[in-house]
Amino acid sequence: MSAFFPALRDGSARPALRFGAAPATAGTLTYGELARTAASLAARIAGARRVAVWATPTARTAVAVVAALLAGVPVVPLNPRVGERELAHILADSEPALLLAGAEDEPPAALAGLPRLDVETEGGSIVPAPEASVPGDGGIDPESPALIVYTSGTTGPPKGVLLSRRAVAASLDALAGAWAWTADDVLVHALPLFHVHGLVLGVLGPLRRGGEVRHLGAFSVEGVARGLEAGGTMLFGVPTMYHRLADALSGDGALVRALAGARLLVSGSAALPVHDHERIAAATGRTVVERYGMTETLMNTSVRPGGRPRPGTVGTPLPGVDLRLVDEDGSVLGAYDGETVGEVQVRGPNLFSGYLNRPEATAAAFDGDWFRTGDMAVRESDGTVRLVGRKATDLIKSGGHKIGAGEIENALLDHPGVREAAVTGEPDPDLGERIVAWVVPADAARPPGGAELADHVAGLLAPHKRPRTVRYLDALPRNDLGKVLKKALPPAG
Ligand code: MLC
Ligand code: AMP
Repeated sequence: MSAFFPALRDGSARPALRFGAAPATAGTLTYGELARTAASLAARIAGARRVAVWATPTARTAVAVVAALLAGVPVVPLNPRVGERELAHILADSEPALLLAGAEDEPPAALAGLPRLDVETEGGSIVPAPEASVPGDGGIDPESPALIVYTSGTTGPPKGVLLSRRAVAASLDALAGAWAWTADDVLVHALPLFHVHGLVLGVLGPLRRGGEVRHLGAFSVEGVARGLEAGGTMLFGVPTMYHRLADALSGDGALVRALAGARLLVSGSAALPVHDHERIAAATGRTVVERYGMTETLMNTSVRPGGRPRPGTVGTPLPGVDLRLVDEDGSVLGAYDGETVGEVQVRGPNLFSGYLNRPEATAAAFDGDWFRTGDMAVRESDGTVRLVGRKATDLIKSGGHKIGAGEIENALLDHPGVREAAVTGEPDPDLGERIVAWVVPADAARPPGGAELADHVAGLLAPHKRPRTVRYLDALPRNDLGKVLKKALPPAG
């Protein structure tokens, strides 16, 4: 395999990374500076079995991940807001040898036992290494893991998804072909850097092309407008972000001009409602391009630029990706009629290599070399894929984060004020789905408050996994075997 980041080799003065809301900020590095800094860190971590990266939305995270890729050391990105139980699970499961963080970061006590290497910073700015040559990474086995990204399932704690260098490179190169993505592109985004959307597409993508990443630090409508107006050519976001942009469009001329001026507006990680598509198209004349992916598969399909958006339509398979629909009994469906629903299965060089330490889960996820996505879809006569739902009702997509109902139920049951708990997702105009907790209190006279339960879940798991609504019941509806009947929960309102 040739170099993962060809642009690092020429060490040019072209900008590579800009982090933060202000135009000239602490987190700006040219390709030359990134090359020296990452090469010097790569030399220090070479030979480590795995490194954990405290994945703050800063240039430090990008430098740490690039260094690990140059050294051939797999990275476990950690959500800097991770709760104690989730962190303990990830550390025990992935056994990193080292923690890479910024000198200013204060990771929780659970990480104190891990040797720590700081990405050199001064007052928040990265100090570029004076000299270091980029190691040749062409000889590193393309099948070796580049990243181990934790993702929720319907039950149990999150699983570590092993993403090889081959899978990451193949998916990024397929997107480059579909979107005509080049070194001239400046990508603006504000995605978290512990999921594949923000880290793989949003950081490794531009760096592999030799273009620029402009990360806003945190999402804001004004930040997106500023980032695009200052030369951004592409915007990546989850539907919640596009919903908030659509809400702000009327009366915000600067935002309209900024979105209209971008070459490509891309949405993914969850469905973008047609209403938001329409509001953005009406105000800016631009259509948002949807692409469909998954942590395990990276990117599978995309609408091609200029394609007409239809709700749930995620375009056609990317180059190299085979996609089929399969019915309940495992038969492959040949229909392109916009009606016949089947589970999406995919195969191709973009697929993950398995779940860390979970051979049974890995085996169950595949049918031969086809990966079962759990997403349900139909195919239109022109080959476009329209997602219509998910097989598992116990998976919730909120703000673009995938969250398993089971992990939240277990966390709720650990609260002394909770006797029984069930978790569901309900439609939410901003988040797509909102996490709803149904709770039978231990003491009906003194039920724990909603904010208290939200804090409890945020502290154990992560803030984005907290219930946004708590409803109290005297008992959960159950069948004769004692299984909770979520469909029998009272309707909202
Ligand atoms: C709130 N906060 C709490 C809290 N309540 N912290 C601790 N305890 C509590 N009880 C804090 C949060 O940490 C955060 O801090 C702030 O309050 C708001 O948090 P939030 O409610 O989660 O933010 P929200 O408004 O919901 O954020 C919307 C969002 C975010 C869109 C910005 O959900 C987001 O970044 N989503 C992206 C998800 C993503 O990248 N998915 C890709 C998965 S990969 P602060 O300081 O931040 O304000 C994938 C594959 C593919 O799906 O196809 O891409
Ligand atoms: P994750 O496991 O967090 O990587 O989330 C992957 C899931 O996000 C997929 O299985 C889909 O259900 C969903 N998803 C990703 N992109 C889209 C999209 N464009 N439209 C609808 N759902 C999407």
